[in-house]
Amino acid sequence: MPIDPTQPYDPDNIFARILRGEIPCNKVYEDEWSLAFHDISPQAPVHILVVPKGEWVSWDDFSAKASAEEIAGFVRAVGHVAREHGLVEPGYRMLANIGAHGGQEVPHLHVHLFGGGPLGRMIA
Ligand code: DGP
Repeated sequence: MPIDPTQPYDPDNIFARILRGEIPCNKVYEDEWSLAFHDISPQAPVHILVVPKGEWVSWDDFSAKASAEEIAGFVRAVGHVAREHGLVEPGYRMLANIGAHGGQEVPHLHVHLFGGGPLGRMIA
């Protein structure tokens, strides 16, 4: 079910629970600002989720309200994970589903990294 973007942050969403260590994940990277782990239902040979550690529902509140340090830390983590998994050459896809029309299901901001093979074409 896509999220209702008018709802406040739910501290018991699945990624919040993963961040607190209450639910296991297949972690590939962690730093002060971010955690990255394999998607439970991979849609590509490599499918990694990168989440900021702060309580952000989506890109909208994150980009408007997070500190410059937190935004930079998260963006750098996404790039780092892509490089570390050999995605940069020959390329990969980075995607964030945002809100109801974007099909976002987990109400904690996350970026999908897809790669490891040709991905075909999506919208745009
Ligand atoms: P979306 O909100 O639609 O951008 O996608 C959420 C993604 O999160 C989806 O690809 C499946 C993944 N996911 C959901 N629950 C879990 C979980 O418990 N562990 C992991 N590793 N991934 C999950």
